[in-house]
Amino acid sequence: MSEEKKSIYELLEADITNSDLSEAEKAAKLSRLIQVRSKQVNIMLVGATGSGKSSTVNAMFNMNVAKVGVGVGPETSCISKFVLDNLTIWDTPGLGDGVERDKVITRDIINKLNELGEDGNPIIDLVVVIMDSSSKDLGTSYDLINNVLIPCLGKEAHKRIIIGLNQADIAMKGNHWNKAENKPDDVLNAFLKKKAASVRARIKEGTGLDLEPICYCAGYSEEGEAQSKPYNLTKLLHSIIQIIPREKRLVLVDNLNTNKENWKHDDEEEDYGEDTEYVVIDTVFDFIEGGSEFGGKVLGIPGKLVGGVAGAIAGTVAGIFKSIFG
Ligand SMILES: Nc1nc2c(ncn2[C@@H]2O[C@H](COP(=O)(O)OP(=O)(O)O)[C@@H](O)[C@H]2O)c(=O)[nH]1
Ligand SMILES: [Mg+2]
Repeated sequence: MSEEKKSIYELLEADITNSDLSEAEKAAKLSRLIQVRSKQVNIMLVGATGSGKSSTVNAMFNMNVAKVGVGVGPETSCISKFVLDNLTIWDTPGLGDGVERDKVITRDIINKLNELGEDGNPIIDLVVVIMDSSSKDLGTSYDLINNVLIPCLGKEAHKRIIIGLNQADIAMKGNHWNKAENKPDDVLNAFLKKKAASVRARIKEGTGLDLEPICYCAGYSEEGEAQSKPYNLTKLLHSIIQIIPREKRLVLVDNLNTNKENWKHDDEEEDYGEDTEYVVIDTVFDFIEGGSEFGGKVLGIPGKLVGGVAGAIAGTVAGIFKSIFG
């Protein structure tokens, strides 16, 4: 990535400054932009060791947490912290290496989830639970979701948990993965759907909460082997961007992995890339324009209706996503 790549904030600032709005209107929009720019996003990762937490973050963001190992978390907690601009990832150790150790980890997770920021809101915006879809034993994850995470997040839990079923490629021993097209064949697809349904049912039984897990593949690279690319990573991002508080979405946009290959392989139930872009344009309109007057699918509206600064902003966001998704 080139050094002079501008952030979404800088690009939007230029759109506003170069528009033909009055000075007063420009000042109002720029001040809203500054507010949005100061937002912080905090994502907590939980899941068994080896479920693919580090791989998922590396695939999704311009961040390399795998190589860092233990990271730079506060010494009073076993949770590691990785910071990229306004995005902070809190990586928790996997459970299952001993009763005493599990107690310490669980306590640290609960403390972190209960921690409030200066604004009085919880620090953690979102918990991403990563499960290994090739594993038969997901009991530890269910316990953590049903007995720790959901009770801790309370009424907001459905707005603050995403469940990813990773390693779709090696479920069913990898026998049904279409390597050439980097996607599951029909048999594996049916298996994954069933797996997701069973995870969903297990959580619903335990907590009453209806969460739809996303089957994906973070991809991996192993020495001497061809590198495998992510599958449904755009789908996962699409859910994250929808669930994250609106005013924080731009933080994610600015830190996405710019390797286009990572975003190319998704199931075709929806155009997740296009919809992610619409969600972001809509958000930008809300916070900078001061009202989402065109609704979501602004690009579908004839150009002249989306003229002026709104058109410029929509064009800027579209350009950013083109450089990420291709
Ligand atoms: N085949 C396959 N391997 C994966 C996938 N995600 C992660 N891995 C591999 O699983 C191992 C553990 O991944 P890692 O991200 O370190 O897991 P963590 O302990 O949860 O952070 C690594 O060797 C990864 O390359 C995936 O989607 N498919
Ligand atoms: Mg890790």
